[in-house]
Amino acid sequence: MRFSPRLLGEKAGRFEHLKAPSDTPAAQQDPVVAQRVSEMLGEIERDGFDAVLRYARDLDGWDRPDAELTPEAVRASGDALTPEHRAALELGAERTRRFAELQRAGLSDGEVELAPGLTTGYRYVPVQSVGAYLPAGRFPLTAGAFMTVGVAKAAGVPTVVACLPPGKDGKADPAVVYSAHLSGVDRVFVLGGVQALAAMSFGLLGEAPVDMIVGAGNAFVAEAKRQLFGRVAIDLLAGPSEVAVIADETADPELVAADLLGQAEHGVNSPAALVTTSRQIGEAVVEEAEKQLASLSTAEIAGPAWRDFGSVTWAQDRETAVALMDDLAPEHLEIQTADDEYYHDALRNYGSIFLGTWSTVAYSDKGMAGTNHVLPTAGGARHSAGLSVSRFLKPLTYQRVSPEATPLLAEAVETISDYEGMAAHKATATLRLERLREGDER
Ligand code: HSO
Ligand code: ZN
Repeated sequence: MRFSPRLLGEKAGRFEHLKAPSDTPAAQQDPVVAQRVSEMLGEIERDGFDAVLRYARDLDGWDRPDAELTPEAVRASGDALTPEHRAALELGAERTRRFAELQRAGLSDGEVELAPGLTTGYRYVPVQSVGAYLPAGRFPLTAGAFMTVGVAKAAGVPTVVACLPPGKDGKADPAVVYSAHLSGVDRVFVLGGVQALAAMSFGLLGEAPVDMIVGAGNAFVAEAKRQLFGRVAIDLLAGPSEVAVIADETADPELVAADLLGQAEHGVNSPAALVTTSRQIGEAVVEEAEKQLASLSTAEIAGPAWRDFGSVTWAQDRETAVALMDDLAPEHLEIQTADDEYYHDALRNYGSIFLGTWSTVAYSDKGMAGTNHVLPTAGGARHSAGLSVSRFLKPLTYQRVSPEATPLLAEAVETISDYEGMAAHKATATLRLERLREGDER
């Protein structure tokens, strides 16, 4: 997350970096990854499920002829977990579902009579099938299932299948499978990466091709989604997870530093940014982050992430802090100030906002806050929101026209079609006017 040159010019003198990110910006799209993914998709499309299994064997060591977990295995997945873990996951599935249901209830069908006899409206219809990719690499992000499978189900999607890669032991992660089960998944396959997305999108799993693929993954997964987009819908293209904090002099530097490192842990290129109206807090956070890194078990990831992509910026006043943060448009944004509501009202660009000292990103990450953690990264929050039921619902429009309304539409369409030279379009209107004159009242 870097400030745009335009903003830097506009706000010159009103802010100062107390800790700047390193000069090397994170690598953009890798052409080698794009080339490899394109070859894999081509081969799988040509050779079908044989190619899927070939990749599963070569890349993940999968040695079975089938990849589907039986419904009994899916149901029993929770048995391998402790009761506390099961209870925590059940809570996450339930909260995520309730929040999604609130959003579903806010989307109602609409109808209006725009002119006498011309009725138009829209109905929300769910996409018919979704394929969810549930990453289970170094970190098995169990709550991903709530956010994708659970929210698709809350939107009313009839068929939701999920794929997760096998772990090092060759087995599916039981917590991820149990989370998918709690979220109402229909079928679960132990398949990883590009081959999983291809299998779902090309209809190689004994189901018709899915309409939409969702879920996070590594660079190969993101690239496969990019290349499959159009043929299927996608949720969004997620880059490295990000966190940003706005803090004033009332913030607790230990909590702020912990929350910055909390997302830096995702990967060595995960950015974390603090904008503060207090120099003292900014300096304390820089010091505190190093202190915490010294004993963090994942410091080999969070350390380079923080040192290369972390930033601390002092802003002269809260208006400047808002402008700087809207420019970054972070995935997650925490507000730790004496005036959280000012910031909540003023800010426009973020994936999800965490208001007050007591709310922290991990609560949403793990499904405990109920909000979706599939959110736009890399400035995408300037134009898009994160995943929600609305992404799975198509507001399909309709129109009904009565004989009386016909002149109101047909005559104008004749005029416009004449101008555009579209004779066949004009004829569809003219014929109806003629029928009306002939007294056809069907
Ligand atoms: N921060 C990630 C989600 C996550 N983190 C799950 C930990 N578990 C993307 O929002
Ligand atoms: Zn996270």
